[in-house]
Amino acid sequence: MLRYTIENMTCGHCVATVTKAVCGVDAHAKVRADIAGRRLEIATAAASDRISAAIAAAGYRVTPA
Ligand SMILES: [Cu+2]
Repeated sequence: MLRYTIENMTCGHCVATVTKAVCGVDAHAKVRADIAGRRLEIATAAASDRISAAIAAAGYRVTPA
């Protein structure tokens, strides 16, 4: 399980964008978002650096949590 804080993930649209970015790396990833807490949990076999790079490329400030 990967856990991140994403400072600028503020609404459902952000969650959809981030989820799409994650699924571009691993189509089978399971993503859980906590918008209020700016947190993202991802169940995936993909490497953390690939997932976080995809999220960053989508325009989000991602840090490991
Ligand atoms: Cu948003």
